[in-house]
Amino acid sequence: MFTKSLKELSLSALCCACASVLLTACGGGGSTGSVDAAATQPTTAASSSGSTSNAAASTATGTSTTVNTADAAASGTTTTTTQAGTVVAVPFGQDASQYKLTFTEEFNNFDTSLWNDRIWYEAGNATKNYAVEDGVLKIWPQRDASGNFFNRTIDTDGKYYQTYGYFEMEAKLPKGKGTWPAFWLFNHIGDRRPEMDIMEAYAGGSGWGYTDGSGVSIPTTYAATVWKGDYEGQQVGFKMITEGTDLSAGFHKYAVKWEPNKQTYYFDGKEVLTVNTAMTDPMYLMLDLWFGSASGTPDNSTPQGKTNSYEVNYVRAWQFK
Ligand SMILES: [Ca+2]
Repeated sequence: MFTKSLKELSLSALCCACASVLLTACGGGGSTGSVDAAATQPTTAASSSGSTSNAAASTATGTSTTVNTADAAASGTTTTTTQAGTVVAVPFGQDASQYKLTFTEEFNNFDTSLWNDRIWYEAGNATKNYAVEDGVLKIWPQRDASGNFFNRTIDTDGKYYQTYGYFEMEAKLPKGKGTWPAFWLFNHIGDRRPEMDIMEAYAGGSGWGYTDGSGVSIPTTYAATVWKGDYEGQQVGFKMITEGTDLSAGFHKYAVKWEPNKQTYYFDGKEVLTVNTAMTDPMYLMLDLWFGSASGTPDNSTPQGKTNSYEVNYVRAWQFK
């Protein structure tokens, strides 16, 4: 509950920030940055490398971890091959020699030992609006048995935490009024709620996207936000990022480099925000598709179903050497 109110408070601050921004029309249909990996991933490689990635997650020993080759092909420069011939993920745009891979989830299966499908303070929803298939986690807008759109959270609360390092996700966003996809590092420690929002998008909000010819809200802007979390509303960083691209049209890389006194946020390897702050708690990973806030209330213009998914090709983390 506390987090909920914190989140709501975060959003009012966000909306204030939003209002102060000149609402430029973003245009749409920009080029897509990377290949749709989902289309190219062989399902056969999936099951075998899935367990390998999970092993890497539970042992933070930095043992080389196999990445499925389709991911490597789709991502291009995000992998390297060791002398032993193992393909290892490297942080996009960074000096790979400075990092040790600690976590990789390629989404070749849904590993319940690593991921929860609801946030701790919610009961969850019986309507299943997520799946792992074609090497991708998909979470989609879907009305439940009561006819309501509902939040879905996939997180590693209680299962995987990391302090500092580099965290990267490759994802394609859903479209539609009310959609609010996000990638956070988060924790709830007593009353404290440290939170690093690497990506949050609000397709239906003014200044966050545009409405296409069919009346569907298209996301062209997202935000990175940092909440130190010692008390409610303790925001220490925020930026709306617009690259002139339809973020629902292709996969992009959203990342943060988290150092002891500094955080640097990246979009497709390009630095978009630096926050000089110290955050020292271990954080868990959170991928979610919520509804409302700056994105408005979802309605009949919001496309439902799997074909309008928040698609996550991978989530990876590294520690500094
Ligand atoms: Ca994948």
